[in-house]
Amino acid sequence: LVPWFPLHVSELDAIATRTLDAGAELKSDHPGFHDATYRQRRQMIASLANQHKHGSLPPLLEYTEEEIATWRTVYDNLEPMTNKFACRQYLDIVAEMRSEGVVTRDRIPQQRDVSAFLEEKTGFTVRPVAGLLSSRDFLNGLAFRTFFSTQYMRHHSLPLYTPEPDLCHEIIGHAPMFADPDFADFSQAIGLASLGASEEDVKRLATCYWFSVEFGLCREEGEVKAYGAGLLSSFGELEYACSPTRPAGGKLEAPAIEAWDPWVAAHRSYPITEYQPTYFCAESLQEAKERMRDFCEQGLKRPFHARFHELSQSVWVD
Ligand code: H2B
Ligand code: FE
Repeated sequence: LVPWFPLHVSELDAIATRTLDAGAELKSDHPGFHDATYRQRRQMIASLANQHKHGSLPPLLEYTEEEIATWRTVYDNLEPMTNKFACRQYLDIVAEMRSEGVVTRDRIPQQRDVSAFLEEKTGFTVRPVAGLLSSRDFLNGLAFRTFFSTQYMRHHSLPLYTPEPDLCHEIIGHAPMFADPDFADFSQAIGLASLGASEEDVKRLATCYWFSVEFGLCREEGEVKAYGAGLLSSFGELEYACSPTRPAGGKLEAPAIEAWDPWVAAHRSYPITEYQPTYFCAESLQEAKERMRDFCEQGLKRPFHARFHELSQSVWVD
């Protein structure tokens, strides 16, 4: 009755290759759909990800000039926006990643370097994945402090847009926050709750993930700042969500901002191709984590409790 789930970090190998779209199948409206060179590149990077096994380093990729130019464009557009609207934790960590040479403007960061940086901070590691996983598989990784992450670059024709997670979203949006201990524990709590959970509970957890890890806001000295990766990697939506005045020329209505409450967030529906009409704002990352833990312990139906044993990188069930 309880679905299979991994009990040791090495068992993530069994789910890492279960991508929903073979990892590199592009839909007809993808900006790279008609670009044979791009498609070939995606296939190559997908096959490297699919060969990856626990215990080895993420593959080193030699990025092309074209990919590096896209990276620079994304970097230059996002940096001034995150400086204004990202939470303090994000900015402090990014400053450290820059000073250690892990994140640079003129070179695309290598996943293994990002992973080593995070591992030293919170024990989180990054492992390659070819494309989108199911919510269950993706969240199961977080239980082991593992973040499944893509290594390909979005198509150069639309540098500020991607219909799917790409390395810019992972590295600029997600990675820095995993170096924060509260955020790391928050993410792992969602992951642990997803192990062997019912379909309904996985959906609730994925919805909480959406409104926090992707689009979460947090209060900082009276101002609203972003910690969610969907915001931190989206030049337009970051300002839309965080600016107290609407962006110039915008015909958009201001979004609603509600207090972070996983009991409420878990049942909200949301658009995936437009800016969010509602964001949830936590008082602090610590408060966000505590509420999430409460919800995982009391708001779900699973008849057992899963805890992570760090030294053995395994999960214990009781
Ligand atoms: N798969 C991958 N590869 N990256 C993600 O960011 C991702 C995913 N997000 N699968 C998941 C789904 C998320 O949308 C939630 C948990 O459903
Ligand atoms: Fe994401």
